[in-house]
Amino acid sequence: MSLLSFGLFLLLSPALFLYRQWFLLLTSLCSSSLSSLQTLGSDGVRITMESALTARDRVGVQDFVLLENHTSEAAFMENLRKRFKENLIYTYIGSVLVSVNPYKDLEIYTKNHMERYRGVNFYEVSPHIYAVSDNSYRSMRTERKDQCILISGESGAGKTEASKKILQYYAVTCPASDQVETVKDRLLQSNPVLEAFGNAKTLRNDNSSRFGKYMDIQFDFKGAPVGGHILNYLLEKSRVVHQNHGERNFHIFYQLIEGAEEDLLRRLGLERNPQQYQYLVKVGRSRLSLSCLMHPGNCPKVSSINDRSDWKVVRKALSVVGFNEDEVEELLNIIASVLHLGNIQYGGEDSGNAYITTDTQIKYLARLKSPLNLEQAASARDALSKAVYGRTFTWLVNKINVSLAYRNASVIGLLDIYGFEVFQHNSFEQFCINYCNEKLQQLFIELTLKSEQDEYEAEGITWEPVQYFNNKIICDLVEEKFKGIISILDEECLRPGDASDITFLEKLENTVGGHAHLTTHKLADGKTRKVMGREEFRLLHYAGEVNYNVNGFLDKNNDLLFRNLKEVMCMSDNKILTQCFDRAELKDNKRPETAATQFKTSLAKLMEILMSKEPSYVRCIKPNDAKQAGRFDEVLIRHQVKYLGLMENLRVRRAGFAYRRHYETFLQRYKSLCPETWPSWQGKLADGVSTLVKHLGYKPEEYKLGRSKIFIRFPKTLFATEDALETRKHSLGERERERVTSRA
Ligand code: AOV
Ligand code: MG
Repeated sequence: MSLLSFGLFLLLSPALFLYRQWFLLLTSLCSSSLSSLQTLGSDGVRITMESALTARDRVGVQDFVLLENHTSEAAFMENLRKRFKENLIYTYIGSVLVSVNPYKDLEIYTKNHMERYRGVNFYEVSPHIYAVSDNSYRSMRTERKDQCILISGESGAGKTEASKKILQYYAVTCPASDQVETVKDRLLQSNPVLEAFGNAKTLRNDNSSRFGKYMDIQFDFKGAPVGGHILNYLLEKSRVVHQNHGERNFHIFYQLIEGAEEDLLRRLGLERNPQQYQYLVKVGRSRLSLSCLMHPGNCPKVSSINDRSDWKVVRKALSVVGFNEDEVEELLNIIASVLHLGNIQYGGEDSGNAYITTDTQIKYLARLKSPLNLEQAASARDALSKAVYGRTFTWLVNKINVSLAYRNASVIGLLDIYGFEVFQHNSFEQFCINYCNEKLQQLFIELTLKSEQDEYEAEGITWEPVQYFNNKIICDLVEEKFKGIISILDEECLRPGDASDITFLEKLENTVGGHAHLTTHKLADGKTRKVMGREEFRLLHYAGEVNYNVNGFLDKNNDLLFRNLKEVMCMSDNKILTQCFDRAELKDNKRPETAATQFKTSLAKLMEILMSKEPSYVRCIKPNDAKQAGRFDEVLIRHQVKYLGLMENLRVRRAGFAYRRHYETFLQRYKSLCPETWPSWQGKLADGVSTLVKHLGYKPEEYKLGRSKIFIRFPKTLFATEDALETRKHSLGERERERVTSRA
């Protein structure tokens, strides 16, 4: 239903804007990707194209541009399906890598594979995440321009796996020395640490990133990785205190309980049983049904996860990353304290104030002076748990950053955020996560357009724009000053008196109620009213509709912690905690920025960082919702192909000029096909190319000559020329053929 309506929306939306030639986003990648596209120079390229053509029936084409019917979504899907069935999970649209999660281990990430992609031009080998990695690396080296690789796709599509593959590729293929080996190890080992503390099982993904991550990998002048730096974005810390049914808390809690040695557990006062801990068995309020109450265990055990062996990996990784024994103990103490905190139970006094009934070691809660009722006391406790966990996570990232000793050199940035997600119950966290994805999609569109414009302008080429959907309208709806959703939310958070989640919703209705991308129960027509709750607003995202329940929005956005709890944290013996809770904060009486505004600001900064670099794109697709290998769910995939704008991608590439080559490269390769340019052309390169293509019978609509490059509109033109070259080689003698090849 929502898929259909979104498709319909795509077709009918008045907000369809002009879409420009996609192809030249490749140019924004880097010079070497350009040259790889432009050269078509080596035999490898030709072989790739030939094999793509001959093996097409079975394995499809490795670049969607080569599809005969490029405007047909059915043909696109068929190609994707064919390749998926053959375990060919990667396909290009030009230089954009489309990746379909295989949900099984494929033998395509060995050291041999890495070697195969090292220093080889983009199109000379089959599509691979390593090709993208290598391409960025070589551009950084030759151009001296910082790169970034943007990985997008919905939850469970394979972003984090892709980012790990890229990191591994650099660790294995880049030059090394002893010092570099340490950095490589730390870069690699930062992953299990951050995943333990920042990932969790959700209904969408057993290892779902619950924070956004941007990592700079830093290279010295020899191209060796010498450092790194991580920026983390808005951890979903509400998960610490509750999870939806079928989901888990952050991995580290289970790893510690399942994996820690008896001694350690005793010191931490923990039992080896997740069921003992409220925070690990508590079911989210939203889904609190009778069946959940009767079966309180959320899902401590997950078949795809081995907490015990993961514990070993994490424990070792912590050492590699630079934690000493004391620090590890303090860190784990904090994790254990959070579990203990969660187990604190309150009773109600006659006065209505809460008192602690649990016989607990944790004294600090006892010091809570303000009289609170039961609900307030529980929520103060939870706020403390969230603050402690959230700040410890940030501390952890900083600690890793120190150990990666970041200096200013050439960098390749890897962006791996939390993917777009829709659950039955969506809250403030989903709102932030989906907004983040909205921004990334926006960047994709902007960078693409910008680079295309630059290239065409530089070359003096006129071209036909193609239509596409610009999601800027949704970004604005969320983040615009004064009348965006975040502003309205902040306003309610700051308003004294009767402000509540519901007044926020009402304000939304009054302020942005007429917006094409926002609906509420009140505003909805009779048809949609049925599926919308009274406490919900619905956003029509680029990737589909999501209903957000406003319950908790104000609290989560305020993200306040009682002052006396902060004071107690400052006094802690735990060195990590005293770093997390700085005394200076107590003196500062200024109201901290709200969570959403902080997030908005950090995303704006991130966009600036990304804009300053040469981007490459990996578009991840999730094949089914069952996390199953080999299952290709047409409806689900078609939906992603739509919202990622892949068809438009392809159309622009094909509607414009599918290939471009520097004059020199073009002439060099094909000069033997024309008596006037063979064996060499003495005049201006542009004239040589012009003479050559006229001799080859190119029609005027098939190509354009820019300032330094020839632009060829259709792949078939180039194929014909390639065929001509092949025929000529065959018609020559063996020796002659070799001569031509070596010159070409
Ligand atoms: P995500 O990062 O895109 O989701 P992941 O990268 O965590 O998704 O992938 C989800 C799961 O799919 C992994 O745990 C693997 O089991 C499997 N998988 C993904 N890519 C591959 C691959 N190339 N080969 C084999 N298995 C793979 V989220 O973090 O939820 O947005 O917030
Ligand atoms: Mg992830």
